[in-house]
Amino acid sequence: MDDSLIIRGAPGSPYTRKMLAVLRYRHIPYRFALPNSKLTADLPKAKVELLPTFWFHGENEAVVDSTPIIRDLEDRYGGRSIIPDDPVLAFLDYLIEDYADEWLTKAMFHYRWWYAADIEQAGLVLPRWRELNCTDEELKPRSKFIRDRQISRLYVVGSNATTAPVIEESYRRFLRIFGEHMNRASFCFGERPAASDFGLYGQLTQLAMFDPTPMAETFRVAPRVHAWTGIVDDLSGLEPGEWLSRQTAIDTLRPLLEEIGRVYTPVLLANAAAIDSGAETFETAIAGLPWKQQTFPYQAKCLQWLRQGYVRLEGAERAVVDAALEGTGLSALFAKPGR
Ligand SMILES: N[C@@H](CCC(=O)N[C@@H](CS)C(=O)NCC(=O)O)C(=O)O
Repeated sequence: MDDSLIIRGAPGSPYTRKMLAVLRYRHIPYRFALPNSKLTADLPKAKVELLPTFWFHGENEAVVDSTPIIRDLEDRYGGRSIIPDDPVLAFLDYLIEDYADEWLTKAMFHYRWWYAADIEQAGLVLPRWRELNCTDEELKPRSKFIRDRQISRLYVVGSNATTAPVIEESYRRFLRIFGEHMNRASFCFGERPAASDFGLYGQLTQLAMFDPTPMAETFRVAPRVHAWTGIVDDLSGLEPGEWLSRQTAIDTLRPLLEEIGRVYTPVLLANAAAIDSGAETFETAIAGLPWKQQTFPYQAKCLQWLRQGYVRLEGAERAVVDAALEGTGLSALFAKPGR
């Protein structure tokens, strides 16, 4: 009997791609099921039905949410770990993974459902990833359904006429910074991939490899990021090298941490404050430009989890993290109230 885990997802889902790449790199056996696959038809459903969904052999439960699943996989399967040994670097890795999953995904969703060429292409291909054999006639209403539904959800990630320039500028800055990073290391934390790399990769499978507008930007600004994404897809043959030393990682990642502090901090803080006060929308400024969006309860949880990770650090490690974050705009996420 096949006791490999089952993962259900689709090629157009960045979090599915993230997790498939993790499984391949970590040599974890899996069976992959598309959303309409018979393999998962009779399995229990998750409370919130998201892609990807996981079922572990012999456990009668569906699990979602890639970030905790990555940590669970570390406990279940030994070797080829993607969490740096040094708690300081593991914390920074978590922070970058969260930025990829929660901020970079704004760019992914925005470009796909904002520009005509991207909407057109996604409408033609995404339904086929669920039902490859449907005829062109059958496809038409499905394309319309998915386009209408996703465009109507742009507000969820905060994509609108006010925020579009902020999102696009931030994607270009990310491309420059990450392309530059590769002059010093192949992955975020050295010559072996970490959870953050897979988070970035997941979003880039769409931004740098599928949707025409951000893909053209990627080729224009940092073709190396396109090349990197192609490589991270299947790292099953990579012999893991060394993690960067603590100080080298901190110095090397400085521009990326500054970018995360620039864009993600104001949104996380303003979102949490709005949720605390019961407001439905919030406004802030990012790099001098206005930002306005609907509150996003899940991202208030992300902030709580980041803070829990910070509080769990030992005193001496926390001091190193404090010094690393000083002046990046990220310290404000962890400042004690009233400071
Ligand atoms: N935090 C989750 C996010 C997963 C997620 O949002 N998946 C999207 C597809 S990429 C989804 O299933 N959205 C609901 C839908 O499209 O109906 C994770 O890391 O796995």
